[in-house]
Amino acid sequence: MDKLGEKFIAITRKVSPSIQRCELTHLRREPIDFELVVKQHEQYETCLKESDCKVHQLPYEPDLPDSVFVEDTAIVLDEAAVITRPGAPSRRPETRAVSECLKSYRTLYRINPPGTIDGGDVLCVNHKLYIGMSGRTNPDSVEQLIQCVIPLGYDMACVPVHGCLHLKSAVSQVADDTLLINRNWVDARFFAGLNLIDVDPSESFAANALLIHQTVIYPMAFPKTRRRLEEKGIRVKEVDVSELAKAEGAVTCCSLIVKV
Ligand code: CIR
Repeated sequence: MDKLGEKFIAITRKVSPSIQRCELTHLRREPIDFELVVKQHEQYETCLKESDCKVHQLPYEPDLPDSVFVEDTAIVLDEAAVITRPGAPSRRPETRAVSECLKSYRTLYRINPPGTIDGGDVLCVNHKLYIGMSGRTNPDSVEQLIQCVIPLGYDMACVPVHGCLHLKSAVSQVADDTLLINRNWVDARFFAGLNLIDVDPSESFAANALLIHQTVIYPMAFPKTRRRLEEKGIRVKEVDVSELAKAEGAVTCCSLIVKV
């Protein structure tokens, strides 16, 4: 994926004190320990720094409970970025600060109504965008995205997802040409030509991993799947994101990675 000498900026946003009021789709609400979630988020940012990313942290948004999950607000490509229109109306104001920040790094496109799409539904591998048709992403946004990215030389495929929040809850990239997948939530045939590593059957939520500089930042909660990754020669850096997981978040969702 990244070549020697490439540099990355990770855009993050401090945890909102209102995170307890986050959107939930597949999980039951559990109390989130605010001190602990802040600490875990800081450790996640440290992990990014140790992976040679410069962290650009946005201030917290008191009234936007899910704003720590910046991934959903934009699709960052090498040539441009697309500001999304998140599927959950409560999350739409999150895009403002992110687009202010991203405009210094990329030409911006925007998804307009009635399109809705969350960045968590967009997996980009080898200049192909796989778009998860989840409850958050609709066909109108796909049409709009085609207008932006096909001229930039990208290919696109729509991928149905079932039983999870986003495409990247079901499948994410863990090495060049290699994906980590939960086949209960997404059909593996959409990824023909790529190598696939299955999550351990006892770890349904284990398919979300963040690949940076040939290292995977990965939740501590999935030791069996971690072993599968390491057996394939993948370097894993563990992080505890248990409190963020209660808000239905994982590791890709807390940053936007910008190649500079
Ligand atoms: C939501 O439901 O939108 C948030 N509570 C969680 C978003 C997680 N985002 C992601 O995985 N890309």
